[in-house]
Amino acid sequence: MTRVDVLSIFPELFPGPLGAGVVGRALERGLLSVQAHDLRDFTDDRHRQVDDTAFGGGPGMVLKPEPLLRAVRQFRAADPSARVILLSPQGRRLTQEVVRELAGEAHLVLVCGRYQGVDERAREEIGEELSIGDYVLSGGELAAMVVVEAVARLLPGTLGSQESLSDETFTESGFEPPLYTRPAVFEGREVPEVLRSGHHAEIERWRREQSREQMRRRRPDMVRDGATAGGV
Ligand code: 4HQ
Repeated sequence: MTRVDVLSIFPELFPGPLGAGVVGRALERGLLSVQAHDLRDFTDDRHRQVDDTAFGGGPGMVLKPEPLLRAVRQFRAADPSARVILLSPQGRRLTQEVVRELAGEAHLVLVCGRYQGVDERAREEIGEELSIGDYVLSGGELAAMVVVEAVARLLPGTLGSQESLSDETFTESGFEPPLYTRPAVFEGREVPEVLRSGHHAEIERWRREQSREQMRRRRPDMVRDGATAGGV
């Protein structure tokens, strides 16, 4: 993934937290571009209206299909290979496996809903939905940022890409082994001897065991005999 277009009624939220740290550096270095577009720019009425009441009644507003699909069609016409994804709690769950898959795409278009949701016809035409977890946000923008943050650190030239190239199965799944820095003794608590031994093969083995043990204890669902779900 080198290019991300985001469609939102709050484009000013971007880059936001994506401007800092690893992703911020990737943006600065041009390894990645994130461009937020204002959904209102795709309206054609004087009031730039993006939402309307729901047929059948009920509380809240619904994002109208016309501006949303005008934008999506324009992105697809400009790049037929662009992968267009709506952020939605009904979507496929974002896992590290999905993150790796998305990192292999050249161009993502992330569509952020607001209000009660998106008109069903627009939703169908977009075709793909992704959820960052089983909870309800008030807009898709933070979800889109989570997707970009997770994907960007796998891009060639970033730290995460180095990690995923090595066979550090557990660290790549987020289960870091215990980490220590100086001092060697902190308030009477020592750094494990093996880490100070200089014996690299043993250190590797210890880290692997620790990570796997943490995972087994905390997330047994992620441990499959000899492999890890969402790991390498
Ligand atoms: N949304 N993962 C946007 C989410 C969500 C999620 C609810 C999407 C509100 C307007 N998005 N609508 N969980 O909660 O991606």
